[in-house]
Amino acid sequence: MYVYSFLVSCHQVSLFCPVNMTTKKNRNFYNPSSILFFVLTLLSTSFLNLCRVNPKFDTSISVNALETSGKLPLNSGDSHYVSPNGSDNNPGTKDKPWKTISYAVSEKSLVKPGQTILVQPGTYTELITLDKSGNSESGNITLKANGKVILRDPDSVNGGFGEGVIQSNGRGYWVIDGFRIEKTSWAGISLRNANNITVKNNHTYETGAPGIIIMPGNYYDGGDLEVTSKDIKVLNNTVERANWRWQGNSSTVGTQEALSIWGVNGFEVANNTLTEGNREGIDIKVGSRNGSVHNNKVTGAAKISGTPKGYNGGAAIYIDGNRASIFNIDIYNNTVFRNTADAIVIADEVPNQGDVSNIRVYNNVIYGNGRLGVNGGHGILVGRNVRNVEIVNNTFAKNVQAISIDGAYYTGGYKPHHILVRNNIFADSTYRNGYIQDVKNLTWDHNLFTDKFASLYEGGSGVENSTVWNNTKVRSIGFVNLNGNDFRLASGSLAIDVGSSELAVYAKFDKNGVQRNRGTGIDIGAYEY
Ligand SMILES: [Ca+2]
Ligand SMILES: [Ca+2]
Ligand SMILES: [Ca+2]
Repeated sequence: MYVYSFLVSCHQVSLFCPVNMTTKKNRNFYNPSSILFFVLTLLSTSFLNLCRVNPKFDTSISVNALETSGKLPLNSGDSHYVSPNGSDNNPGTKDKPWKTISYAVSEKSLVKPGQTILVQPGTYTELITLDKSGNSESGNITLKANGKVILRDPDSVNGGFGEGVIQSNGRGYWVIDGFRIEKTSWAGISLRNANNITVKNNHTYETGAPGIIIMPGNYYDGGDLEVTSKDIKVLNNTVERANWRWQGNSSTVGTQEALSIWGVNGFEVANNTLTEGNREGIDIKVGSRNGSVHNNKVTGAAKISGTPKGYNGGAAIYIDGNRASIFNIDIYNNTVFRNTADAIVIADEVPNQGDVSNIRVYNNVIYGNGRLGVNGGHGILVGRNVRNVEIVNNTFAKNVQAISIDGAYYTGGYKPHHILVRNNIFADSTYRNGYIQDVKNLTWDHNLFTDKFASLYEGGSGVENSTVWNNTKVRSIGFVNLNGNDFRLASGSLAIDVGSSELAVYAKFDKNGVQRNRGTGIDIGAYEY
């Protein structure tokens, strides 16, 4: 079947090819200059605290005295400044800012946990390595664009696997806020072995590999040891033209995906916009767990799918078990539209190391994905070695095919099982509504599908215990505007009040936050009328 011609995706082979991997060595904390720095830091901290507790403390003399010693801020100490016309020999105040962001985030600067680095407008061409951490007691260190700040890779052609214009290894308690990052050799933001970091309001553009990636430092053998990061938030960013250096299957650059969450326990990926990536969009993989992907817009992913230099897959949102168990993930309120290949894929590329379980997919609007005759173009695809998936109250429209639950998708591991498909709209698919094979313990009920194709799904072999009841074929759903892609329900829609009321708490509200019990019953699809 042509739709499965993309089964051998290059995703797996290209995932992990550490080229020019550099392992950052810890600094020697015991050399004399470090000790001197430590003492100075202690002194300055005490001094600043003294200023704070006693507002009448006369700072004039002491500040002058300290100015000669180096880089103490002259202000309250809570904010430090960087500006293109500053100097790293300055104290980092608003009037006497530092010149490089690299200096501000380095171990040498006097920035402390709980403080903010304000980066003044301008273009900065440097690799910024976060070289210190905040902590839970004093708080995060915030690195914030104080206006329009553009960051560029000093060498946009060369740079190893894992490099990011903002990068770190083993750091935590940071907020990275508001930067535009352009034309990088590898990632825009690359955080390894990270904890308690929020990446928000950034815009990455034409990055060689991911716009934003959380990943391990250097361990790629799988199992829980590869789960090296925790408590990460990626909020309200725009990732545009990621994987822009993709040159074809033999390429060693442009690897990974547009926004990659790799080996992260505890994550939230929300309110981001992804456009025009050459490869996959949001990729949750290798042991990532206990997280959510919600309210994102993903469009134009897998731009190269079906081209001579590409391959035929590339999910817009990909839950990929890979080398470690991945579980307890909510995917909701996303709008996934006009991607070149599949919209949401839940699969396991490496079935002998962990599986994929407890995934909930609800309130998503998924339309116009795939290229008929070129790729599967699934609204959602559940593959092998996956169990306990709930697909509830989503609206699928105008995809090549709305849904496949397919135990032949990747080989090895067990048949996908315990899959619930309830209260979904499957409208106006272009090749077929759905497909199932090699699955067990499926439940399909209260789904609404349009009548271009006779059945809700075509069945292959190896189907065990599929419970199918109360699904309804209709001429048309009754959307507000099908052609204009407004998939809210219009008055008189056949989806109103006919859904199953057997819903978990997570589906209590619709995509717009409306409580799902208006009228005489729960509606089918992502929106309650
Ligand atoms: Ca570079
Ligand atoms: Ca696996
Ligand atoms: Ca209702």
